[in-house]
Amino acid sequence: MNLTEIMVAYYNKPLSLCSNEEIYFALLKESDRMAAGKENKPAVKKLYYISAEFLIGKLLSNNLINLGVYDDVRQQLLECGKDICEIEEIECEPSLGNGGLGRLAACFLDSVATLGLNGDGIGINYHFGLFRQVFRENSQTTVPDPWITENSWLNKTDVSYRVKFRDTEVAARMYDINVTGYDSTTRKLHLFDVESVDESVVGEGISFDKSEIRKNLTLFLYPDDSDEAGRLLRIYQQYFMVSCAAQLILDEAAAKGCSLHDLSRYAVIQINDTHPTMIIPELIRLLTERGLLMDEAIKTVSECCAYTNHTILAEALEKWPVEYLKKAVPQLVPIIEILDDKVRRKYEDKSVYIIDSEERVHMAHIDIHCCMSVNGVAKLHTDILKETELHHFHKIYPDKFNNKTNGITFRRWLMHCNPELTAFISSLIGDGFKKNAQELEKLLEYRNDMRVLQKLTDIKQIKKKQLKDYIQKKQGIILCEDSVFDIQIKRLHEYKRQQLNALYLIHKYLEIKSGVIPESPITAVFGGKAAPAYKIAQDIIHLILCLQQLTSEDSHVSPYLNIVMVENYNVSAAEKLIPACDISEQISLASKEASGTGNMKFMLNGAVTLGTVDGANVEIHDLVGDENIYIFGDSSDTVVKRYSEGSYNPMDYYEKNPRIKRAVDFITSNQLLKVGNKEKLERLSEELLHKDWFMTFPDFESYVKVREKAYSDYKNKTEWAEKMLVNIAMAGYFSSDRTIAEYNNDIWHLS
Ligand code: 26V
Repeated sequence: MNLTEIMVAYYNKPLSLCSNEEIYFALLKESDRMAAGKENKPAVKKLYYISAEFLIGKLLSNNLINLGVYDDVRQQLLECGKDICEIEEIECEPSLGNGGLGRLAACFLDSVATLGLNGDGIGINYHFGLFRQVFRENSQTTVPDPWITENSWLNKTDVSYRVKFRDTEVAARMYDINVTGYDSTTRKLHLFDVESVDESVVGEGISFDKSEIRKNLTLFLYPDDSDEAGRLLRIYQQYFMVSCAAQLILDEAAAKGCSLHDLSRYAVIQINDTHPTMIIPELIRLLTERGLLMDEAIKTVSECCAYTNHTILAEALEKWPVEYLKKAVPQLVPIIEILDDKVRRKYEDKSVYIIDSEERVHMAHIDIHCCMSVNGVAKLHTDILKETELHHFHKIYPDKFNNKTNGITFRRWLMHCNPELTAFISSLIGDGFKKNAQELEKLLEYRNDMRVLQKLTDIKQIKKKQLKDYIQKKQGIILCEDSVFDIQIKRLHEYKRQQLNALYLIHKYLEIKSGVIPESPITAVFGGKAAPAYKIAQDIIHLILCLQQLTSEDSHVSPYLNIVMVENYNVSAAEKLIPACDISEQISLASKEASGTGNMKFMLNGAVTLGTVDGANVEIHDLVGDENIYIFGDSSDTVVKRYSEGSYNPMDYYEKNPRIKRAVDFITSNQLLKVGNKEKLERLSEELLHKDWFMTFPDFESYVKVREKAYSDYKNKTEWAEKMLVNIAMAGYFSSDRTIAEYNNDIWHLS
């Protein structure tokens, strides 16, 4: 790319006189043109990765890296006094996902393109995505987060479909985002939008008029579904997505000569959680409409579809009342009833029925009966599915179940977010790891090399300084870069247990107040959004922000303990936070976090995990060994047993353990009430004392003990750097290239 020529062509002036906005726009257009030139030849069989979420993050640097021109562009800009980081700032981040599930889909597309596989993503073109989080009076408030401008990566296509609902019909339009593979081919993310969408129905904050689907269907990601109108809207969104997907899949297959009976030779459909499950009855409906017999249609669709489960949390498993489906998409109801009827004729066990006794459709049950593959996302998660949650299904279909441990793309989560570390690794072991992540293990040769260990420490220090500058600029808070950076960034949820971290920090605060000073100063960082209707999650944010205020205003405490919650945590913030981290908090209640992927990103950037025996932490532990991870807490077996016995009473722990009592009492103490809201803090304290559904108290003591051990070990810089090195070296397994290769070998079979 010759930037001088490009700027003259676009603006008829030299690069040095162009504004950052102008440079951004020209780079976007040029790199998109380059990407479009790398589309691979169509093969017969194609993967359709359907997902309600694709948390793609900003794309400029990512695409420049994947197209192999990043260093050159950065250098040319530098020579004209321009900083590529400032140009990146211009780009809006599309928040088309909640968290791990959506980010996983984005990493997977990167790997599909990188491996040159014939596959595209299909999703929804949400205009505002997830809300933007703004802190006011130590609480979360929500505002819309628009991202579609002249400067976005969306390309309008001429593909359009009609989608019929019970009482209305909408026109759909396909928009494409080019997905660049690293040193490889370009694939597409197809995002469908409603032509009649109307942003003016958005009112105060993220509220909007829910009455007219034609206007609101693609405005927001998972709008608040605490009322019926919200839940119905989710059904409309899901059906809209899969109806478009089904039409596209059948059109593309037909264009390649498919006779419909042989659809599975042309298409394989990966269903990302249950949100796209209606693709199954929809395809069956379309195939029967086009002449297939019902049984043939069911068989054909079952040969094409594969389902990924991402959670065992009961409240997250979708169950739609038949009544709602009749209101929105009555055409699917007879098909779902036929599928349910077939199950009932074959099996007596009611737990595998599709429609339950309360007339609710269990979406995951449709998937398991009608897909050729069912996978979990980490070894422990898949084992729990097989042995506990989906045990009855596993008995029926033992061969369908398989594990695909999640992965992350190293292009974004190493090369882009940590160029300093990337360059250093290259200088030691060459560039091979960029395409073959397992080569990172070559770093192990250097585990006793003092120069290498020192350099790793220096790089971490650089990243901590960069994070300090970023947070100071964004939030006016000044971190101490000579402290241990202990970071928990993820969606706010009780099962992820940000409240356990907060209880530790209260304990630490009280210790400092009583004169027990930490051996090294601590910076505890949080980031994450809470669903607007999820009261306790909001209350946990409130507690953390109150603690932030309290510690920062207390000059006896702030030299030793800093607490900061980053506002509007998103992919771009993660890219700044992860490389700067020393200790990665992965403290979900054992059995509840299906995998986690943040844990992998931290490890790759040399953070040491402080975690429970949950999700992919188990596999991280196996890879790095006891010396290079801090594991605490009850096992998933203990937890599952405790739930089944119904024996847990948080009060027992509160009354017997003075440290727990002191920390919990502090939540409603006068000191905290001075900066906080009584109702919120009392509600949180009551929840912990009388429910604590995610069992923070039983793990509290071992958490404190192991966290203290980590802080104490951190003081020995050489030993700590060796832990960093081992974590980086062993992270290769978590490349999404490995995960996608496994999906392809075991499920998709693309050539
Ligand atoms: C959804 C909901 C919906 C409403 C109520 C509360 C709730 C709680 C959890 C969820 C999770 C839905 C599925 C999901 O996002 N799973 C995440 O998938 C990641 C990628 O596989 C995985 O790393 C995370 O562990 C898993 O939580």
